[in-house]
Amino acid sequence: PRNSGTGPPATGPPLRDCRIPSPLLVGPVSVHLSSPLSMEEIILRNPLVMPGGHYRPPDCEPRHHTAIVVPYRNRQTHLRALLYHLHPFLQRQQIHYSIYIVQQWGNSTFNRAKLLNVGVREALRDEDWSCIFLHDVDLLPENDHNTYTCHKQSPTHLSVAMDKFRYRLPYPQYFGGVSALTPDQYMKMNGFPNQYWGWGGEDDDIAARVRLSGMKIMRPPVAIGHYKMIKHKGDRGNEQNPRRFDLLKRTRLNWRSDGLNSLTYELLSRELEPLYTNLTVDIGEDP
Ligand code: BGN
Repeated sequence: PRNSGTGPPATGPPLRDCRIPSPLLVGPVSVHLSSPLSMEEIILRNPLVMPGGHYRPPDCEPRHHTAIVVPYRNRQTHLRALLYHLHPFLQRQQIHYSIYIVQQWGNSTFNRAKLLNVGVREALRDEDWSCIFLHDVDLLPENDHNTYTCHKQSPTHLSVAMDKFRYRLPYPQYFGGVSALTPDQYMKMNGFPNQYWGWGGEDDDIAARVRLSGMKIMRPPVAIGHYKMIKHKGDRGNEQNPRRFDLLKRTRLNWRSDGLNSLTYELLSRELEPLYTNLTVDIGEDP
C-alpha cells in the first residue's frame, strides 16, 4: 500500500521526487482560534490522511519523513485546533509524516519531557523517521515556509516568534514550544530528562543537553517562525515545578545517566485514530 513504510510505494510506477520548495506553499496563513470544528468535521476535511494520522504525498516521492510528537493530557479543544490546522499545513509541505499524541495516564503531575522520550521511542518502532518534531499541543504555526524537516548538522528550534512573547524569543536560549531533531541527534544527547515533573525548566535542560553533547541550535528567520498560542489557564496537575532550578544546575552532571538510557514506562494502549496515533502511557509519578 502506498501509505505505509518510508520506502517507495509498493505498486505503480515510481514517482518523481517532490519539488523543493513545495509548489503548494502559501506563506503566511491566518489562524483562527475560536470554536474549533468537531473531530468528525476535521476528519472529513482531511480525506487523504490514513489511520494513525499518517500521510504521504500522493503524486510525488517525499524527501522528508517526519514524526510529530505531542505530549498531551486533557486538552481536547487544543487538540482539535492543532489537527485542524496542522494536517493541511504539513500536506502543503509535501512531506511524509505521522502525528503521535502521547497521553499521560492518571492524575499524577505532568511530565512533558518524559512523554517526549516515550513518543520518540514509540514513533521509531513504526518507521525509520528522518526527523522528529517535539510539538506543544497549543501552538499553531502561522507560515508554511517554516518547514517541518530536520537539518543534518544541528537540532532546530522552530517556535522563535510566538504571539505570547510578542513575536520574538523570550530569551536567547529558549528551546520550548516546537523543536526538531534527527534520531542521531536525539541519541547523541541521550534524549531528554525524565525528572522534570510539573511546569518549567525541561526545555532549558534539553537546550543544555544540545550544547553539552557538542551540538548547536539552528533557527528559522523570525519572520517565518511565527506561532499562535492558544490561550489557557495553568493546568491542574502541571503546577510550576519548584525543583526546576536545582535540577537545571545539575544537567551537566546528569545528562549522561538520565534520559533515553534510563527511560521506563508502560504503554497502556496504542490506537490508530483517524487523525493521530494515540499512545496512552503510564510514566509513573514524581518520587
Ligand atoms: C522559562 C522556563 C521555561 C519556559 C519559558 C517560557 C524555567 C527554568 C528556570 C530558569 N524555564 O522561564 O521552561 O518554557 O520560561 O515560558 O522555569
